[in-house]
Amino acid sequence: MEDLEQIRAELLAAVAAAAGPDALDAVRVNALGRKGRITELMKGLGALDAEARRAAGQELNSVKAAVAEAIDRRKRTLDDAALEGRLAAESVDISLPVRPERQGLLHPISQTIDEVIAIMGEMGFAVAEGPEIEDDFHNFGALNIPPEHPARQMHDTFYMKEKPDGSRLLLRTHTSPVQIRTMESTEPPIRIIVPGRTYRSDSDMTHTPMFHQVEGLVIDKTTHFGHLKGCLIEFCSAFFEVANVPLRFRPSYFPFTEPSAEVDINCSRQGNTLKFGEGDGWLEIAGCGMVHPNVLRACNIDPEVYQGFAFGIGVERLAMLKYGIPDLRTFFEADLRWLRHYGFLPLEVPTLLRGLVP
Ligand code: 2U9
Repeated sequence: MEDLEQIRAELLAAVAAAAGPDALDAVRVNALGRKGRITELMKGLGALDAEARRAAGQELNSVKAAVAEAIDRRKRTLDDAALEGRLAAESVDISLPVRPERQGLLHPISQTIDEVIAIMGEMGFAVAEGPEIEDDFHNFGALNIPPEHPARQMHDTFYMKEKPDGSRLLLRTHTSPVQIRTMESTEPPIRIIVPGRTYRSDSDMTHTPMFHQVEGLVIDKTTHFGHLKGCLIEFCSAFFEVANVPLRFRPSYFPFTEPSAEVDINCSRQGNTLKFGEGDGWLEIAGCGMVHPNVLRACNIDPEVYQGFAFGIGVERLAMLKYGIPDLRTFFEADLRWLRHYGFLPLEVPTLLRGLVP
């Protein structure tokens, strides 16, 4: 048997000299691998007589353990040094001032959705989200819009290719399927708002094929139309920042609500300036109603026990009215000059504490 003390010293020196992970791994293979020095010596033990084998075996095991432990320790040292190196090289000084010419701005759609969430969040609404590619049931059937219903034509739906079973997925035409999914999976009381993208095959001065909605849904045992009016009045007063905004609820029809109403906000128009809560003008800003019993039944909610209200608001329209943006189509042109003019500073998050506008 070779001089084990000599071997131990050589291997420990090699471990200490390994300058990186690859070199250390080479030392490990060389010592402990299948053909490594220690492994080969282990194999040679069989040729010794019993007494010598026990003594040499013990010593070899101790060398092996010492080398393995040294390799582990060296590995930790090398890993720590590599991490320190990366932290030093990749660190960013977050205390440096922002370079205004490089700062991005929030799109007015994002800002408006953030404002709606801040206001409705304060009223106790949670935000729900769901898929933009939907099935017929969640977008239409469960909302009391059967196959031949005229509302289907009104929705100008984008359909996917037909599946072998004849069904077709579609791009949701409103965010309402998210409320359906929430009712299917959640025991009332429910109090949610659903902001998101919606799609209709329609394109002219006042329509874009993709647009944004915020819909709201409240389901509880005694929820009534008065609660709906209170929520929308409170919302409009906070969003348009006027203490008193008369709203007008005009009877209307939607398949998913009964009774239904369209909501107009009182305003005055002088030349290009629009002011809310004064004058004799009215502008439509939302649709709403009490959730139709058929919709509750489709989601396995008993309409004899629960009732609720829903509303829908177009986000582009809210943004145009509040920020004086005259042309809907400019929202989606990604024109940097437009974004610099109408964009919002990202760190000035809307909150009701200071008023909404930064
Ligand atoms: C469920 C039940 C009822 C949501 C509603 C409207 C009326 C409405 C429009 C406003 C502007 C769409 O973006 S817009 O053009 N929306 O008029 N939306 S009631 O009713 C629901 C939704 C989900 C389960």
